Formats: sequence, structure tokens, C-alpha cells
Amino acid sequence: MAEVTKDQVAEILEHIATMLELKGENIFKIRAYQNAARGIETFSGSLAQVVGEGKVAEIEGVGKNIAERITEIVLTGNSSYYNILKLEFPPGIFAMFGIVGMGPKKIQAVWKQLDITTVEALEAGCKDGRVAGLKGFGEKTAANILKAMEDMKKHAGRFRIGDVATEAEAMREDLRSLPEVIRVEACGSFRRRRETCGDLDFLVSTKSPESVSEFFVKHEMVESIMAHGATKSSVRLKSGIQADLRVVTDDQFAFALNYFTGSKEHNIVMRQRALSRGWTLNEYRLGVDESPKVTPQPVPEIRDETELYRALGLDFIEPELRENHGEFAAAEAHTLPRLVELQNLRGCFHNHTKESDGRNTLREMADAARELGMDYLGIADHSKSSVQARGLDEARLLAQVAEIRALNEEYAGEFRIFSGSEVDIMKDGALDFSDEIMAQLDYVVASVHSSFQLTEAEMTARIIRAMENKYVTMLGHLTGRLLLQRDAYSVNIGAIIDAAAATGTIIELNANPRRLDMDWRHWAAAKAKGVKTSINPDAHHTSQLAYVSFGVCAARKGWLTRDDVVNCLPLGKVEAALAAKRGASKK
Ligand code: DGT
Ligand code: CA
Ligand code: CA
Ligand code: ZN
Repeated sequence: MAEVTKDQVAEILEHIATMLELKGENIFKIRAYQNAARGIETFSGSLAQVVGEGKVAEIEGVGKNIAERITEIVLTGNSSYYNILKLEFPPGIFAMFGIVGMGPKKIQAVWKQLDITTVEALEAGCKDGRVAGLKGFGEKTAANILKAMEDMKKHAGRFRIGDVATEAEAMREDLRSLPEVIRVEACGSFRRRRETCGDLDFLVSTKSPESVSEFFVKHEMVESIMAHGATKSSVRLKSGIQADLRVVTDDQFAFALNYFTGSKEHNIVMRQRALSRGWTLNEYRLGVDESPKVTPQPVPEIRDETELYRALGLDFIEPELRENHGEFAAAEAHTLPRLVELQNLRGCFHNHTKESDGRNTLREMADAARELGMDYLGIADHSKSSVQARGLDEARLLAQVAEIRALNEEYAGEFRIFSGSEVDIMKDGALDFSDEIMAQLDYVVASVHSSFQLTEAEMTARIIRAMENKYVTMLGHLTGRLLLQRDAYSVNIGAIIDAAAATGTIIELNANPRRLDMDWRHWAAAKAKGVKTSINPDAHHTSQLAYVSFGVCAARKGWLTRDDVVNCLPLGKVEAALAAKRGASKK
């Protein structure tokens, strides 16, 4: 049996808490499981070891009863309590948690009062008025649930890159480790670092296709086999995503790599450029066109993608740029940007601690940031109006500022925590803290967390008013979108970019893989106006600091260089960048 991971244990505990909520159990019992789940997630030691020593109850947040459950899970990979509990619920009911707005209370109400136990039945109940008729629901709630279900269906079959990256990289590296594999890549939208992927497209070159295909379909991450051939196989992985494997010879690899990386739109232009030279290009070769429109040049020998692009009169185009969004003109003119890289980042600014809705302490977050090689970390816990996230009032915020100052003395210049706040933008564009309070912070991230239903004009004016405050250093998650779950609210992004340029406000690139907001398609316009970004993980846990890598992918798709990203600045310079707007403004 493979060792049970902390995440797996925490997930079972979370599920138990959810089921207890559905049963209407008392809140302390529910909290106990939730706290234990958090304790396990943040526990830094070895679970196997504490189980062996009988010391599970010493883990923070874990009581004696739950320690026994955890011990069972670690030893057997299973929980008998969890299994028995599950039997009390209709199996379809858990899928309802995937619908935005459906929490345990609402699910319990439709289940107990209307006998609705599946997503399909819920849809019917919303349409025929039964759900609207429930106490505490009403027409508006029923309409919101229907809308959320439509959004969910629209996205069915796609996966956020953050949910498949681990599997994609593990499969690629496991294929790479086979002695018979010559070259390997995970192509398609994953290699182009799109925010979502429809499927994964693995490509391998080898002299023994059968054994590689065999390895692929029998991999431990495979849930089911859909097709199994020598050169083409398809499987479904544990996450639910389909993965295809193509096997080619090594002299075909460069062409197949280029073709299967795409995008389709990029490929079409590549093929046209080949034709205009009297050649044909497909996934296997570059050859002489049988009825060329021009006198063909001799076909050069091509071993990799750089040589393929060169043959077509182009500089190498990074996979992230292959969307036919202007990369051909730039590659021909040798003006492609040198894209920002993960190792250029020196720190990041939008992070939460236990003080609001994060899971770790200040010190734990700072230690984790140092571990990742960062030189500084910005803390921006929620402000007081974000009640559900335990937002800080003025007194708690100022206490945190003092705590940060004390920690910074310890670091003695080796590392620095910047004190900030994620300040709510109120419905009318006012800010949740006064200027006097914000002046005591190193920076402010201003975000919309409420009143998403405003018209585009109202929302745009609201956000611009917030940007006009000189203490608003940067704008958090501009559109509020949750990938595959919740669409962006209406906002005029062009007008926001203009206002950011006029006021000197940074626009965050929220790197949480559920957000990736502002979208990569808008960064070229922002960059052209001189707007800077900060690639921020919006980390609520030490492990989420690593989200910055997804943000870097999105920034690269947006053609950004290290000069466009304030958190590429070294510690000695970043402070001035944060203070620039305050200093310049006369207000
Ligand atoms: P996805 O899977 O929907 O996230 O997006 P992709 O880009 O990975 O698309 P996929 O998996 O259907 O195909 C992988 C690549 O193969 C695609 O990026 C370009 C190439 N390709 C597939 N179908 C066509 C086609 O009809 N024409 C051209 N030119 N290329 C294609
Ligand atoms: Ca694909
Ligand atoms: Ca595919
Ligand atoms: Zn936020």
C-alpha cells in the first residue's frame, strides 16, 4: 500500500465535517474535524512517525477522539467511521457541493424538505418553483442556483491547469525515466500553459513503441484505458482528465512536438509559411510540396523546434506565445520579448495568515517564503468588512504591523516582511480603511469581494474611484472570476487599464490557479500603457506560495518581461516602487 499523504487524511476529515454539517450535528463537533484537517495540513513532521509513537493527539488542532480516526487512516488507508457515515447519504448529494452558492444548509433543506438528492433533481426543482418556495430561498436564490448550474455545464470537461499540472509533470518525468525513451514532452494546451486544459497530449520518441505504450496505459495514475495501440493510446487519469500518448521516431519528433503543441491557429500559419517556400509541413515532416506555387529551396535538415522556426524565417517562439496573437510578426522582426521566468521573482505581495482566513502564522509564512528563495513577503490579510474571512479591524491590523516590525528586526535586513492589507472596495468605491490607517502600511491591495451584480458602468466607476486613492498600491483579482465556476463580473477592462496608467496603480496578476486574474489576454494592452503588475499567489497556506509559478505562466502568455513585474525587483528597489504612487500624488 502506498503511504497515505497528509492531504488525503485532511480530505477525509474535511468530508467527515461536511457530512456532520449535513446531518445538522453540533457546531463544536464539526469544528473539531475542520481544525484537525487544518492541523494535519500544516503539520510539518511525519505522520507515520507520530502514529508509530502514539503521539497523534499532540498535533495542533487534533483531539483524542480524532487522533484515533487519524491513526486508523494512516495505518489502513481507510476510516470505518467515514465509511459508515457515508451510507447515511444518497450518493448524488455530494455533487451539489460543486454548485457555487450551495452549502450544507441549503443542501440539507432541499434534501429533507423536497427529497432532492441529485444535481438533475435540483435543476428541475429550481425550474418548477419548488425550490423558490422553500423557506429562506425565494425566486432570486433559485435563479442564482440555476445560473451557477449553467456555468458548471458550460465548462464540463475542462480542467484548471492547477488541477492537472502535478499529474502531467509526473507522467512526463516517468516517461522520461524509461531507458528506451529518447525525447518526451507534454504538448497541447498544457505546454502552452493555458489556464484550462481539455486533455493532455503526451509525445514520446523511441525505437520501441510497444513497451512505452504499455508503460503508459499501466501507469498507477491511470483510472481507465480508452484505447491502447503501439503509436497511439488514450487513458483517463485519476483527476478525470483524458490523456493521449503519441509515439513517433526521433526524426519525426520536432515536427510532432510542434504540431501537437499547437495552437491550431498557430499551426495554420506555420503550414502557410512552409507552403510559401514550396514546402509542406505536417506532424511528421517538412518536405517538398508536390505542386509548389514557388520554386522550392532545398529542405533543410531539422532536429528541433529552433531549427524548424529558423527554416521558416522565424526566431524560436516560446510555447506560451503560440496563440497567433502577433508572435509571427515579432519572431520575423526579431522583437519577441524575453519572457519573465520563475527565478526572476524575488518576493510577492498578496498573502494571508491565520489572522484572517489563512491557515498559517506570520512566521510560518515568512519561513516558507525564505525556503522558496524569496527575499521579501507581503502580508495582506482581509479588512474588516470581509466578515466571513475574519477580516481585521483597525486595532488588529495595527497589532499585526507591530508584530511584523518586530520580526523584521530579527531578520536584520536578510529578509523583509512588508505590512499590507487586502482592503475591501465598498459598493460605492470607498475603501474599508481610512487614509490615516493605510498610511501606516507599506502597501495596500484593493479588492472587490461583494456586490458583484453592479452594471458594467457602476463596477468600472467603483474600481476607478478606489484606484484614485493614493494609498491603493495595487488592484487585487480584477474581475473576480473563478475559473470553470464563476464568470467575471462586468467591468470595462480597457478603462481600468487606462485608469491604472493615469494613477500609477499596479494591477495584480493573481496567480491562484482558480483565478489567474487579470486574464493573460489583456496584459499586452496594459504593458503598452506602461502599467506594471505584481505576480501574487493569494496564498492562504504556506504551500500556496508556490502558486506564483502559475502566475508566471500567465504573465508569459501576456508577453511580460521581468521589467513589467514589480516583484522581480530586489529588496533594495521594491520599497521605492511600492511608495512611488504615494510620493508622486499631491492628494
Ligand atoms: P485543449 O486540449 O482543448 O485544451 O487544447 P489543445 O490545444 O491541447 O488541443 P487538442 O488536444 O485538441 O490538440 C492538440 C494540438 O494538436 C492542438 O493544439 C493543435 C493540434 N491540432 C489538433 N487538431 C488540429 C487541427 O485540426 N488542425 C491543426 N492545424 N492542428 C490541430
Ligand atoms: Ca490537449
Ligand atoms: Ca488531444
Ligand atoms: Zn481577495
